[in-house]
Amino acid sequence: MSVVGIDVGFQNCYIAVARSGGIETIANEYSDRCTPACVSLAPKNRMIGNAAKSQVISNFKNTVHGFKKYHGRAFDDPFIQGERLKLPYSLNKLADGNTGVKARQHFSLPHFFFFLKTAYFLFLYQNLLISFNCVPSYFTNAERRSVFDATQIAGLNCLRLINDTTAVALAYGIYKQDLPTPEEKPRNVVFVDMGHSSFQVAITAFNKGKLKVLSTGFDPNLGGRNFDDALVNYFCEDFKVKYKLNVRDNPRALLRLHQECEKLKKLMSANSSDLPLNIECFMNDIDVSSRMNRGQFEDMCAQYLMRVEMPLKAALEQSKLSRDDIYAVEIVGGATRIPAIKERISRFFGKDVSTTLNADEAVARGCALQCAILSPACKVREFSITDVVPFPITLRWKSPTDNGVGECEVFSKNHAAPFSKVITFHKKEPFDLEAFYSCPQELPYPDHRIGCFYVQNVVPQPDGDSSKIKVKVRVNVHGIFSVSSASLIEKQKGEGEDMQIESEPMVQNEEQVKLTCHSSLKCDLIQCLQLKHVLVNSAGSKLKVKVKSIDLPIAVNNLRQLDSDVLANFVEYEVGMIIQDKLVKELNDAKNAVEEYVYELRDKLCGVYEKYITEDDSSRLTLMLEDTENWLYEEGEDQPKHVYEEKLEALKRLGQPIHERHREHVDRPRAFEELGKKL
Ligand code: ATP
Ligand code: K
Ligand code: MG
Repeated sequence: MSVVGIDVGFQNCYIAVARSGGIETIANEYSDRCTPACVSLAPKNRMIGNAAKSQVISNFKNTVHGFKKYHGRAFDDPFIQGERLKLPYSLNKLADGNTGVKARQHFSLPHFFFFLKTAYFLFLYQNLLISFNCVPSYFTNAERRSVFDATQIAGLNCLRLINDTTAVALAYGIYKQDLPTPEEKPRNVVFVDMGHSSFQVAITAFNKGKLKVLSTGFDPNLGGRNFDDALVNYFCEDFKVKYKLNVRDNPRALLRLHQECEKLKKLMSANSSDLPLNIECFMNDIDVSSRMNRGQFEDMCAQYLMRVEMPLKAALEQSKLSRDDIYAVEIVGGATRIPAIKERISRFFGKDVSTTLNADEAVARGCALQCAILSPACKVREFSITDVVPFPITLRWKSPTDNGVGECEVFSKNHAAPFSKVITFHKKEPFDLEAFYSCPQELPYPDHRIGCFYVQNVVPQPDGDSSKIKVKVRVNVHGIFSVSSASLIEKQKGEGEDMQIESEPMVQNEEQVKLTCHSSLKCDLIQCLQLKHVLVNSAGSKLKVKVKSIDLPIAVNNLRQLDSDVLANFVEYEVGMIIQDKLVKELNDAKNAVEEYVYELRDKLCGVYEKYITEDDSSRLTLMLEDTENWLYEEGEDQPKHVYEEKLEALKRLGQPIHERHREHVDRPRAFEELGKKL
């Protein structure tokens, strides 16, 4: 069983595995630790990662990337509509309103994520059981649910979604030997991550064995790709003037320009002098060339550089710390390599930024560490993590008083998470609880609703009074909010007015909201509210009163949540595709085996086998190998697997005797020699 952390970035994916010796970032089949977040659809199978990326230009209509941002978003979402205009492949609206990709077949959203599984685990980690997946800290409920669903579809046993910056913080803190003791003032470290598509910051407090996130800040649409776009825009204009080319009308040329601009951007990070951009045969057989330097680039990107400060400022304000309280500012993510970005971050905090961590792998490594901490199979130092609720959450319900609606903010901004709370209502009939994000204007998502929770089977007490209903709300370990359980507290006959004792004064309302911090972290791990009989201690007298609690069913309607049968269909569909991918791979392997054998045997016939075959036989065999090679490119191009296997067998029947003769000749003297030694 493998314990892994998975970071699916907008552009790059990393997978780290917890092993007895520590955390290791694993390489893919191309010996590359970075796998492009890219999937290309061939007529019969999928290509993933590096293989797919090589198709970005040649097969642009069927090569899908950037899917991280589609999680939990409807096709009509303004963000999706904005992206759509820039994409070389098509998006479409699925029957349930979700975003689908129209490439060869119709795909719906959650499909994208699981491709990763095929990329790595089909070949490497088939017994993968535990995974942790990173999500941006600003992901809302719908987005987190979508990521989680995708892991289900992929067949990953996802134990936790962890925020990117929290994973980075863990990767930083767990190896630090000199953290302050729990009684001392914590060490405050800022973590900044700018990737290809987004910008995140977290301000944290460390004590020995303990990490607490104090606040987060973000610009979900600021990342390396904005800087690429700026360069692309510039050169499109430049080539229009210089060469009369309309690059935007040619998707292939535009994609090529994108790739070249990204390379140029990276070069400019290391080099401040004038750099060339040359592309041969760019469009209409024209070679293009131009130049750019870092100063020009920074001027061009002023509008993006300006946006760096805002999230930093917001996070610092919310953390209630001053700049002097900050011990270090750690940066990760590819785009923080841009000198102007580093400089802005450094200038804001008034200190040099540090690069203690591996900028590309830290997220995945921290994620795997979290997994290792929880796994009994791994011996890792205990480290407690408290994250934050990024956006405040409110519950709303119908009420006969209060102008018809009751409302209560159940989680404030930066409230500790995971966390559970119990709210008490006094009701005579079933009721709805609507959950939503309290501040739509600060939400990077077009819909501020979270979901609707319908508490069923509520009845009045036998004496006609309202029943006391305890509702548990929580933000779970994945950062997902839900109304997780409800129970009706039944007065036992003859035990009268015992409920006042539980605390707070009773208000003469049909419902009285009482928030009790039930417990932190651990509450999520323990099955809560299973107790059927609760002993309540009377406040005035020492009298013990028995009450009975009955669990109530809750009907849930989450925003953009997939129906369970839709999810089951996706799982089945994915399994079908994995089998198909596997069959195609086996077929290709069988075909390649024939080709390899042809080359190998031909080489050896003119080499080591030369002395073990007659000249006639050798030329006959050589001819046959040539025929086979031609066959592979003609009618042998597309045959069932068994045909290749039989072909290989037939060749081996001829090759094997020569091989045997050669081996005997080599082995026999050696055997005699060994025998001689022994005698
Ligand atoms: P996200 O976190 O937004 O989902 P991601 O995790 O895929 O995206 P990263 O791998 O952290 O992103 O970073 C990729 C970005 O970093 C790309 O825009 C890439 O061009 C940029 N980048 C990488 N190296 C450099 C460099 N030396 N100079 C400038 N930019 C760089
Ligand atoms: K990444
Ligand atoms: Mg990233």
